[in-house]
Amino acid sequence: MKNEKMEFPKGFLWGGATAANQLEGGFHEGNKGLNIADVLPGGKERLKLLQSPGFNFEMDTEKYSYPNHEAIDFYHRYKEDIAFFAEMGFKVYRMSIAWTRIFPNGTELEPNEDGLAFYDRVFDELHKYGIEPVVTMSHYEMPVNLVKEYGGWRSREVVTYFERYAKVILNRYKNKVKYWLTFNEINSGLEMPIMGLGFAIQKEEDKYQPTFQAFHHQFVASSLAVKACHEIIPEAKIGCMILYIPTYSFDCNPENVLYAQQEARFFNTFCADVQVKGKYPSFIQRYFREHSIKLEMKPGDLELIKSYTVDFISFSYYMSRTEMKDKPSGDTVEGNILGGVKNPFLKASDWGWEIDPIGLRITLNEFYDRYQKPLFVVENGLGAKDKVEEDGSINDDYRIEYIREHIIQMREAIEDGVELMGYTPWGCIDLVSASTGEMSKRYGFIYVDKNDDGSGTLERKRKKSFNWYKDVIASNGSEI
Ligand code: BGP
Repeated sequence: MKNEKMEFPKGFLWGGATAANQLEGGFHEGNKGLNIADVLPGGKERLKLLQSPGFNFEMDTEKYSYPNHEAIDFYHRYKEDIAFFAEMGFKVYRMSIAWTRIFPNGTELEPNEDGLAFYDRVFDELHKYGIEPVVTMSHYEMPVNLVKEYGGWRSREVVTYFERYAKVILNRYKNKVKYWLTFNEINSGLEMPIMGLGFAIQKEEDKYQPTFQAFHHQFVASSLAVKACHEIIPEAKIGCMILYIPTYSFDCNPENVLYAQQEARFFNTFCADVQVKGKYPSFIQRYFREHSIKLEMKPGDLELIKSYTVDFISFSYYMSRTEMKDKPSGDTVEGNILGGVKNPFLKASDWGWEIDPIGLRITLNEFYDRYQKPLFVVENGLGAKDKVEEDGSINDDYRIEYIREHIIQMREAIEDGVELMGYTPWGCIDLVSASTGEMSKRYGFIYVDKNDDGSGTLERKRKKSFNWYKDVIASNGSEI
């Protein structure tokens, strides 16, 4: 349906989002080293392992399968995939560079030319169609070598290795990439430190001193990347990337309202405050005191963080969360990333993520009120099981409805005064799920014939949502 009022501001960046480890495959090709995603098994085991202590970052191919090794083979099929993105009319394509293609062990003095050349080819292919890449420097993977030798981001030395990596890619691609993001969903390390911070929680205390020390190192690394980006590519923009989950109080009991507010502040804004405002927020000092956290800093760290804040804020939005202080047992939401209690007004996805388009408008307003910086929705979407009909069609009306409702709320937020740069729905082509390692949790406009057991032809097919999204982009939001 046509709705003139839905037209988005001129230059709005429509596109789609992916991450290297979830789509490239070719995990051993081009001299690539092993990264964290390469040692994460698939299936039911993954989530369990991500949350349980003792994860040891080794591969056991007798026992498990490793879905990210082949993923959807973008490494060899990028031309075909980018042609699909172009057909949909993408203005931008969010992707990540695999650190281990550039520095296989993280510690080399010289980068790996094969890896650098691969991304040159990808960027050139995108530019052939006028698509601007939006590049995440680190999306849920770091060299396994850095995990084993240094304990991931707990070690200060990793900052130096990351800075080297960031400078190499900024220099190499300075004429090809003008939008950069530092760490994907940086705050997710509060919940799943394996993927974001590169270490497994072994005991309760690890959630405190080591976790926040690792965050400090990432904040320093992020500021160094911002500094390098501004020096090497003055016209480029570099942003942070936050996993944002607006949090509602279950009722108007002030105890619950306070609890919800404090949970939200901790999860959603702790990292963003540091990266956007350039300083540790006052509320975190109390948390540090109460958990005996004393950050080790080098002289100059706080000045660096203060001086090199991000140009814009990008974030992922999938769900809201409803909280109460004393949760009745049996009434928690299993699927939602952060749990909480069931919200009686919302439906959930097949994986239990509560679907809440209005929550996106709330998020955009909360973010903009707090920071007054341009925002970019770089992930959003519905993970669902798709069915291929006998005639080969895939009628994903549920996905169209989900994305349509979220676009409507983004448009409302723009009307509210929010400065919104663009929208890149997650997994614009089906890929390996980060939390479950499954292929059957699909987000794409493009179907990939691959199953959870690794079988399938890898053939790509347009889903019904493909043409729908194409019309949305072509009409700049008014044909929705
Ligand atoms: C975000 C990640 C992505 C992605 C997405 C969907 O947290 O940045 O990497 O995968 O969520 O999550 P999942 O794949 O677990 O459904």
